[in-house]
Amino acid sequence: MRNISIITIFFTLLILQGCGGESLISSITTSTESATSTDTTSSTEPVTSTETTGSTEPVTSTETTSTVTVETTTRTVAPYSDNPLLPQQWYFIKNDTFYNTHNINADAHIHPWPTQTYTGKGIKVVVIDDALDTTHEDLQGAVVETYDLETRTTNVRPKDNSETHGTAVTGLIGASSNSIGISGIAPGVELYFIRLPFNSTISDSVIVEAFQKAKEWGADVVNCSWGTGSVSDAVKSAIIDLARNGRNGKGTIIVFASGNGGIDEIGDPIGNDESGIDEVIAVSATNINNERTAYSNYGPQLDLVAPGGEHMGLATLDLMGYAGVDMENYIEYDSSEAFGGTSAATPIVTGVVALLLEANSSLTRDEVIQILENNADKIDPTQCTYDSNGHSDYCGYGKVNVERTIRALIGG
Ligand SMILES: [Ca+2]
Ligand SMILES: [Ca+2]
Ligand SMILES: [Ca+2]
Repeated sequence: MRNISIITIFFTLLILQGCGGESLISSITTSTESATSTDTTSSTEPVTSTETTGSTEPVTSTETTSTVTVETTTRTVAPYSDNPLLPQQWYFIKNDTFYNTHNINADAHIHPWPTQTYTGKGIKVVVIDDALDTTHEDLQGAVVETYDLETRTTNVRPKDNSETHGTAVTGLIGASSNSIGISGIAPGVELYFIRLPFNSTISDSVIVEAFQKAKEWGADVVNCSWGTGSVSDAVKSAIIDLARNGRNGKGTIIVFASGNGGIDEIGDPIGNDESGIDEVIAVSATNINNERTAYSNYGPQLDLVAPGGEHMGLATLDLMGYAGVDMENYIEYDSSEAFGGTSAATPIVTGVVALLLEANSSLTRDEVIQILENNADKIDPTQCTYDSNGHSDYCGYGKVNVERTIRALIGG
């Protein structure tokens, strides 16, 4: 019986749109499933970007600053427009100037709630990933608890410069809304982080522990922007236990990236990835044209799609300073190392789930998934044919739509 896994993280390096408008993915990571293999086969190479000079201006907002108090931290949620990089957060809020400059489909974003009523306040989001730069300026006061399953300490900071993925993922969910950087989709959430050493083979028992830890912390939502492509029975049981029995029996919502192979390999009969487990939400990615991305995995188990980038990355956090993939503290949309993939689409859905749970914390896991799927946009009819249940193997039940979903939840 197999007892080690190789975790693959699902981000892509993107070649950015050049003068000719031509763009493509330079490299993708694909799942590896060999139990005896000792190294991952993700080959990624840096690409040079064509510098674009988008003139952008902040969207105006009349929201006033509100203070969110959580157990051990205080998060101040400033107007989203205070965040200087908000205009380039095309996946979140439509900035007319940025959209026009870059010819972005008007519906490429997630249709945010028109005010800042819901920020994920009081919702516990657990991110399981490679590392988190807890010193990041845009995460101050946001992180409640951390645990490193390799060193058995609370220090989840990167062990080397390659561990940038978890910081980028976490930023998309819950970066602070303030006068610096970006705003997460849910800038009021309580962030919890579990570090798994992705650079080495990892025993299944450690992955099991990650989900047990999330349960112990009382996770409302768990973000997993990775997969092994060959989930063991033990890990599957731990995931299903958390999904069914977390949140005091209401069920923890676990969100998994489908992977970037562009193939049908999520779940049985062809694949056996964590994202193929019925109890989790499997997420694939859309681009600035509001279409499914070619690299996204697909199949009957796919639940939802969300912006993950293809021709343009998702602006998010990098390791502070010269560390990480960028000299700056952020990976901007036009960085040569722009962040994208189903790894990027997944935290968008996680953030949206946090908003929903703030709007109604009594929802069960089943109810959350149902209302998200019922109110998703049936995008990209060319690639995605929806059946009588509203499901497409290529787009799941469609693309998350925050405004319609919350409206369905609260009425009106
Ligand atoms: Ca910020
Ligand atoms: Ca599912
Ligand atoms: Ca950096």
